[in-house]
Amino acid sequence: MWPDEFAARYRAAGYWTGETFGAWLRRLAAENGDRPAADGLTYRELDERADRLAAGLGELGLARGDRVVVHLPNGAAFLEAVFALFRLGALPVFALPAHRSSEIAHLRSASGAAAYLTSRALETPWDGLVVRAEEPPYAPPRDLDGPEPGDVAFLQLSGGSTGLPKLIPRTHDDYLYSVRAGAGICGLGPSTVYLCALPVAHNFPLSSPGVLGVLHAGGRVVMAPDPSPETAFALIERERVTMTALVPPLAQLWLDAAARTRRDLSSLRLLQVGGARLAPDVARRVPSVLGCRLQQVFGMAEGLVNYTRLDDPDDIVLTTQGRPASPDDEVLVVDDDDRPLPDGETGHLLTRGPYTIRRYHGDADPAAFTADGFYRTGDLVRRLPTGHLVVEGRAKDVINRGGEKVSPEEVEGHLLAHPGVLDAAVVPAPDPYLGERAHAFVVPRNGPLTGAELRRFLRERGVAAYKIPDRVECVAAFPVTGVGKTSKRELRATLGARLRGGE
Ligand code: OOB
Repeated sequence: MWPDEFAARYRAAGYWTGETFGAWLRRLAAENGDRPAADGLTYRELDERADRLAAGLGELGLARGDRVVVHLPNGAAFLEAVFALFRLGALPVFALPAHRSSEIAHLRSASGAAAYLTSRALETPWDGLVVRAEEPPYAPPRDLDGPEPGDVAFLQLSGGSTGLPKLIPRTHDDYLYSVRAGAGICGLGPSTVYLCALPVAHNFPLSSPGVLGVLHAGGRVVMAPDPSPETAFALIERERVTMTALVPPLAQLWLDAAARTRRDLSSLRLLQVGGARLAPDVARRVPSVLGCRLQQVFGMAEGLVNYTRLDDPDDIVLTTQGRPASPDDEVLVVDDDDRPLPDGETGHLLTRGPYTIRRYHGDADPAAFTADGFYRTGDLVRRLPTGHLVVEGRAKDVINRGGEKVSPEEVEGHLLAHPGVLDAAVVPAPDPYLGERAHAFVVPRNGPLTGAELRRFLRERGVAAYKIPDRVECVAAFPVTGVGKTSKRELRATLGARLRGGE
């Protein structure tokens, strides 16, 4: 994926160490043996189970290079499954627990997956090999060929770019580097106890530095079945959790609940918040209400992750989204014609580096990359002289619903499948809690349609709940641009004006 000269440079700098995830877990098991790794499993047990599951999946016919959709809730079974696939050299394709049949079908067709690894509670229809976490097909371990460190380790769903969700190929070498870099920045060690409150398949809790970073440091992972304050606070108290990661709306929810809780949260040292814009007012409450340090994280499944540092001054932590994890992350802030802008001016963020992809799976959407290999993040940022970035907005057509990314184009496609819908336009509406929510404008074909009916239609099509528009509004026609295209800008402005008018 990277040109030879870049690969050579990243190896020489020690970023790419030539280790696969399979070998990495083997080494961690040797170093940490009977220490707890995740959810009651020791490092050695996790390693052994990954071996037995890899052998069993091999007997079912899965082999190096096969893609397997992994759709599991937070738990040790997720780690077992993923490491078993890594050992086989088969590629997990990460689904989120919220995904339903429509998303699973998309992941399958986009990846050409050969199997579906899921649990009874999340399972959606699949014509072919289904493996359920409740009945792991363990078999006696055997020697496996396994992948090379430069091979693609898994496919992650893109949340961040225009159009239908694309698949992101991450290699063993590049992903392990991002994990190590993040672990260093966050000062993780054997005494770290990490609560995985967000869905573990997401890049933030998985690798920034997340579950993998904590394992790298010999720490312990506690998997939360859900991120509610009730569940999480009980786990923090019982397990003496030192660190966790949240999206901004959850941080707000936790702060409100923490002011009233009788749970002892005093073990918490670090709260990471990322995935969407964190309001400075909410940021300011973190140290005083939770008694821990705040870290802002601005990352993307495509690669680049920015962190505020533990020793950054308070105003930097409260008002910026951090700076790149690697000294070799190249960051450009450019105008509409790709001309670099001086620090302090807002422009498009372009990036390339030792853990940022150069292309999507199957070369989808090549326009998301410049000729010299920079990824066009679609984010509008301003850079401070210190190198810290402030996210000012977005140029891509994505709705960031409190960290959950919704592609308007995808939702419009589902709405247009309804026989009564002539046209549909989905736009972000400002929301004090989620930051943004989805608002669908619909032009009915003949006769009125209700929002409830359309929302039910989307649910029945198996669309994840977070993608179902919060509001559906029927209109006679859409405003158009000079060239006759639907003007989403004008539709957004209508919503903004209404909000300001207090409607
Ligand atoms: C994380 O990854 P994705 O792939 O779900 O979404 C990436 C997009 C970014 O391009 C940006 O638009 C937005 O999410 N974003 C933020 C942000 N963090 C992500 N916008 C404003 N402030 C932030 N702190 O969301 C992700 C991946 C790894 C670590 C953290 C977040």
